[in-house]
Amino acid sequence: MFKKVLIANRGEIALRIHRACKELGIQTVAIHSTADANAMAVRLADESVCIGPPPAKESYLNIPAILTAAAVTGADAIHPGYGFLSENAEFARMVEEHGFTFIGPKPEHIDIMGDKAMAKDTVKKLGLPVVPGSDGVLESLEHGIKVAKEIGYPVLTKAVSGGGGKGMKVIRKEEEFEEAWNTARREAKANFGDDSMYLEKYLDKPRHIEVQIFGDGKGGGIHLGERDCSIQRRHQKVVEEGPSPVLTPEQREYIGSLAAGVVRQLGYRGAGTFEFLFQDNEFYFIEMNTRIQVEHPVTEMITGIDLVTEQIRIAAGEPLLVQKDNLRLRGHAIEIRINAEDPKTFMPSPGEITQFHAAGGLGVRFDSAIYAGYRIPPYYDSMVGKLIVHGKTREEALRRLKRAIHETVIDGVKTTLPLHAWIVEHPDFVAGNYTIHWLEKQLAAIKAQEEAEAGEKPEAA
Ligand code: MV4
Repeated sequence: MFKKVLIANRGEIALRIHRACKELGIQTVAIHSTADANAMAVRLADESVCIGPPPAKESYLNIPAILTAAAVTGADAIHPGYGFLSENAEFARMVEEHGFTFIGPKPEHIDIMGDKAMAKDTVKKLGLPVVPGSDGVLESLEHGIKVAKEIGYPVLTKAVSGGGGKGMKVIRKEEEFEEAWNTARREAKANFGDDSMYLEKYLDKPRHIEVQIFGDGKGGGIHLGERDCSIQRRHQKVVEEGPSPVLTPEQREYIGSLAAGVVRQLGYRGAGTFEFLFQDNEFYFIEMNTRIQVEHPVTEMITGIDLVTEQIRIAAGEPLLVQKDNLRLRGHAIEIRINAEDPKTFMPSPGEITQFHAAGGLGVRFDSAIYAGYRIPPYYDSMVGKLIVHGKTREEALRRLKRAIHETVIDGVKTTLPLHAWIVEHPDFVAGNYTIHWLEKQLAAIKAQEEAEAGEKPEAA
């Protein structure tokens, strides 16, 4: 096992990794930008190194600075967390070339899954259902029009280097194709420096269901059930739950064992997630994430397995602790992501947290790195914490979530807690009746309603 791990991240995940290390008897090194000198992970880590100024490019994405920090502190391994360098194959290679262990997948697998067309082709050959579409990259506009005719409108353009919906354009008929195609390519070029595109049948009302997997890198692999992450806004997840309220045990086992099969055939190492769209009782693979995810606690609550500890153990060459015969999915878990944002406009609300109280009690977990007196810096994403609840049933988890939301106190900044309090009371959410479009449709309806009311009484303050 490692003696010292460098945590190449910030915020709640840096603290989460620190906690896993401590429980394994591992020393920790926190790296931080000048804006994060007072971060909780920096305070708790055994050592810390300031690696640069606030902009991520000069600190959390600064590979030479991070490798230097690992060298001077004598770390054995580097955990990248999520975001930042976590899915950068070049970083993973450089970590290994400099004699450290990368706590994550093999660089070749990060590369494959980073190319969305190659990822799709790879998992399709290994047995996963995929969305009907072009076989790989489109050669030209004419090729695109031909493929669209074959699969049938509506179709969706996707960027090979895509992410966050950039380069995605829904095309509903052939006359729209050329203009949408050009816009999509320009967007992809501007965002990723790569305008290679592929095409898929557009699914109009899917859920986002993702399967958590682990591989030992030697042909062993297992799935840990799914998370339903359909409640999202602008490609940012807002609520995640597991198991999905709409899957049968048979559907879970069907997609889970196919995903685990891909892991074993690839010789995949570490934690990963297969993302699917789920519509009309069919699964369609869209992407694979080769990192630990924000919503991993949902799976931890229903499996009782510490996923970050497992990542570290696998990276150290130890066998998978979790095996199919010792894995039981128990009860139901729901996570809400609390952002320091205005709950109506979603404008970031950085600043000092004056009062803080985390909800507690049976089946309640609050993963966060904030404390009273902490100043949320304006440079990074606005997630300040995750409230996760577990119950024997979805109903129990939901009751627990409602009471835990009302126990939570985060003062001094605006947070999205009022939005969460509203979502968990909504009959559609209570019924589990939602798709990836649900939240944005609700927010648009509320906005329209408010504008109509404002129009009726223009003199009101
Ligand atoms: C789709 C889709 C509908 N049909 N693919 C969004 C980002 C990328 N991860 C894949 N995405 C989608 N792919 C087909 N063929 C709809 C989306 C999509 C979406 C997917 C998951 C979660 C939220 C989403 C929000 C809008 C669109």
